[in-house]
Amino acid sequence: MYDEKTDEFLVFWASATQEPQEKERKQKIYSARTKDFRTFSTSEKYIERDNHIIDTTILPSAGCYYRYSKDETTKNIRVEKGDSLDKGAFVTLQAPILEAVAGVEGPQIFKFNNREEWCLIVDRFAEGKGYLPLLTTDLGSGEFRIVPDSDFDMGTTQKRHGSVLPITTDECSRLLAAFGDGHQVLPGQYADPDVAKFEDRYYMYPTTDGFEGWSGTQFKVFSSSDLQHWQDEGVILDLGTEDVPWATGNAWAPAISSRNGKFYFYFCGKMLNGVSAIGVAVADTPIGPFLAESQPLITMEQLKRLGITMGQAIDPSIYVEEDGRPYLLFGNGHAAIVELNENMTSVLEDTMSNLSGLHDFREAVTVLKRGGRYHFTWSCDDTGSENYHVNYGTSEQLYGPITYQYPILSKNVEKGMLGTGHHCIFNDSETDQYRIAYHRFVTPLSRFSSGKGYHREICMDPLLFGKDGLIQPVIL
Ligand code: FUB
Repeated sequence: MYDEKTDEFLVFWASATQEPQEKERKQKIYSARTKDFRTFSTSEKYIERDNHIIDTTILPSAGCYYRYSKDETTKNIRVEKGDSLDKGAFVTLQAPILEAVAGVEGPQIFKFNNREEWCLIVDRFAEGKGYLPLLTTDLGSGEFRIVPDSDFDMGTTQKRHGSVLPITTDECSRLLAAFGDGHQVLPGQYADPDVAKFEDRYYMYPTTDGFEGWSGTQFKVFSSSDLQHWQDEGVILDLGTEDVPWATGNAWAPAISSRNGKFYFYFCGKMLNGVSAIGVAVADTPIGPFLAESQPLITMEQLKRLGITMGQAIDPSIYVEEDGRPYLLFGNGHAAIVELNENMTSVLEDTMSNLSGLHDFREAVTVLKRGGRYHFTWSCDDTGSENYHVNYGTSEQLYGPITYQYPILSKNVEKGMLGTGHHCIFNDSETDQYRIAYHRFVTPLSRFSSGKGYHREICMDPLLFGKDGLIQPVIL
């Protein structure tokens, strides 16, 4: 623990010692001080009680220090407060709810980033159940609330006696870039990424994930200059508010496009009748503010009227033809394509058509043109399945038919990369380098024991074309 007053570190640990006046060994906490972790002051006894004591942790807050230690005789956690780190500075705080939790050890406490609330985690060693979280909004009160089992998830593997370092999203992004597995780029739970470069900055528009039944309502945008460090630019639309008059929730799978200095954000949402539709919102900058059109752009009712076969009207992606004409591709169960009007907020209905040849198609169809050929990619299987993957096909025409080639993105079980799909492909026109962004189940896989299909995270990898002009499968 860094001691601001003396500009040195207090190092402390538990030792069982027997002093001359003692009949047997007793657990006590000892300490030493250091400025450089090379030379240390002579160690001294820091905490001694009538009972055995081990596992002390200290939290500084508002000029005070809070000490949490395991009473090794009664097997519960005791709290003290001090106005300095000096050994004589601490007094006992009564914490009845915490003290009543027996059979625990290894306490660790941390503050939540965005609120005045702290979480104390204690290892339920006696029951062999790992950490139990307790919450408090007033460290000095000693009042804690036990979090019910149903309200927290520590993953399937038992977590015991570790430590928690609260970090911000930006810090997490920097850590991922420096020490990540080389695939994940965005911290937190997000899925269905769409990435575009506007001027000299990249922007990523994902689904906000982590909600049972994909019931999230918010869309966020992230920006980056290097595709590694992503800055959270905040919420751009919330379907849980009046932002989108026709939508009630299930904010899924957005896509972005720009035309004549305006930015067009396409997204899925459920209508009042519970049926998914695709909407569009417009902004003057890539990070908003976005203003949604009052009516959806694509509905199931409309598709039925136009004779288009489809399971759900979801998963938009935008393709702009060499002559500048914009197209919307979309669909679940069956895929379709339609030309957008110049205004980008309405479609030319008589250009709408189903796409054929997308082998095993489920959703998330995209297309790009390279070497005079159209390269179609789409997701297969269920997003909740570890086998969710991306298939690839080519065509001489934008409207198909498409010749199926092979899968280009599939799970790597050995590396714990499962459920890899719902991608976007983008390239840097200056370097002609293509990249694929996609989601996979949150790692480590043990973090969520169920609902992995709505606990997803975003990865990015290079996408290469072979000498034959075809996309090569991504090596995970
Ligand atoms: O994120 C919600 C849904 O899951 C998307 O619309 C699908 O493509 C699948 O990824």
